[in-house]
Amino acid sequence: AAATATTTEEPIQPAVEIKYTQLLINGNFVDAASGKTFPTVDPRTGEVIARVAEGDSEDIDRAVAAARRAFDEGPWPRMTAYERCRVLLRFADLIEQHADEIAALETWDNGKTLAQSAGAEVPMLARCMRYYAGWADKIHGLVVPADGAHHALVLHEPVGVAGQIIPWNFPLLMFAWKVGPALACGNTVVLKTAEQTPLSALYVASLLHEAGLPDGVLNVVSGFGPTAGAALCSHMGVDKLAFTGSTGTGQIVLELAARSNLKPVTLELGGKSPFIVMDDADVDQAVELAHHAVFFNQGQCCCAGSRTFVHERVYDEFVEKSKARAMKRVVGDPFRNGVEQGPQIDEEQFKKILRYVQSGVDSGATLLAGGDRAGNRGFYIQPTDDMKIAREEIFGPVQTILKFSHARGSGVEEVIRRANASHYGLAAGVFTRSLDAANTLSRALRVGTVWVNCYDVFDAGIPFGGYKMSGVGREKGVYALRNYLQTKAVVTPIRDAAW
Ligand code: TXE
Repeated sequence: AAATATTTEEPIQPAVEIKYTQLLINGNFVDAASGKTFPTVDPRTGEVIARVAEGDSEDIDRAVAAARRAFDEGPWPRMTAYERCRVLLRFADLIEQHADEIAALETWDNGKTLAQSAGAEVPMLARCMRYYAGWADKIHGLVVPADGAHHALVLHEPVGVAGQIIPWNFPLLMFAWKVGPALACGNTVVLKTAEQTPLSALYVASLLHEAGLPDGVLNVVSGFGPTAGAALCSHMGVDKLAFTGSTGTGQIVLELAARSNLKPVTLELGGKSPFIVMDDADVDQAVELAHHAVFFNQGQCCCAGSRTFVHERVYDEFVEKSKARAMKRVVGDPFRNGVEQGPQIDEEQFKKILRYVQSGVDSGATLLAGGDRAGNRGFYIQPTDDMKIAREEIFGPVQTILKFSHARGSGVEEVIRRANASHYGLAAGVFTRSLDAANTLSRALRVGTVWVNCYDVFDAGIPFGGYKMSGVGREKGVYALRNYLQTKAVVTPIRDAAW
């Protein structure tokens, strides 16, 4: 038996009522044009939490029209930047005032632990909003010393209507990373949430209106990818797209954008991130951090450190201790204190993960711990430790431990080559006491983030995004502003040549 499974106990009733299940268009909660709804499911039990309005292309049309009006005629891009700043600051305050309900809603719909929702994600949502509120009145252009008697200005203007599509693994953070910079720069937004987790975005969007956001500036459409999502990507009234999700869907999004109006696209996609443990590492600390790097959020992180590379000199000890750690992991009702791992998001992901584990075993990997469902209902999986299945994104609590050796002297060539041998390039972890090894690996790894002796540090100011097939562009920090700004050159002659 692996892990302490408390999954057979009665699920705890979340302390929040479901207030918003309709689409948010032009400042009003409305039904879908078709009148259709779809169920959003409690991953602890598979039972329906609520039925939610199912947006489709007609609703996307309505939402884009509202966002267009709010951009072309409305007050938002014309307000002073300071007024936009203050709306976002008030929003952050409201998030904190309603933190308990928001956290409960997130855990209920997603299955992540309440400790994580309340302790990290709601505070990070507020923090990210304040970070971008701070930028709103500090975005300015420049003056170019152009040749000849010309006065040349560069203005940074909002792009217009931003279409944003987010996944289910971090519904609130994805809302923050997308909506924060878009609004700070003066854009209007149509947000398509993931069909698995529509609830928290509707709730916080209502708070954003309470904070003074004008109608039509943020529209939220719940619904499915091939219908509502694709309609948003193809829409001629959308000026920019931002997408987070799987690499395959990212390719579709880019194609739809290209075939419609060539709207620019930023993509934050999958990963297969290496976590490298050098032979000088404190093994106990390395085991704990590597465990966190892959098992955090039920393993459902784009940047999960899912290829654990361990130096041969410490490999056996590392494997033994990782197995023990995985077996100690507390799986259970995410509302319960002390639980480290809740259920996977849905039945599809649940089955996909177990299929990957089986394929690992079939191709010769040693299954050290877990590998099966936990409990007898809901989408709980035992923390699983094995080797192989090291290429594709599993997106589950499955750790793959690979051995590497120093081919020559103290060189790190082998692990660099193997770590980089991936179509992905989102993140990497390096665990070592050697400054030289840390420096060499940080430079050599072809990834968007290198965490040295830490993992999953997500400060609002630190850019995040991928090399290679992990994405296009960066979110967070000053870099995200570039995604939501147009650059305009204004050139005027200077008549009096003396000046
Ligand atoms: O992803 P999708 P899914 C990876 C992870 C996971 C796999 C599948 O490996 O197992 O993807 O998850 C919308 N046009 N990641 O199926 O399809 C969809 O409605 C426009 C990594 O959930 O990429 C949702 O809002 N939009 C990832 C969003 O895309 C479409 C996080 C993401 O769904 C669409 C999630 C279409 N044709 C999954 N089809 C990360 N980078 O963190 C779907 N969507």
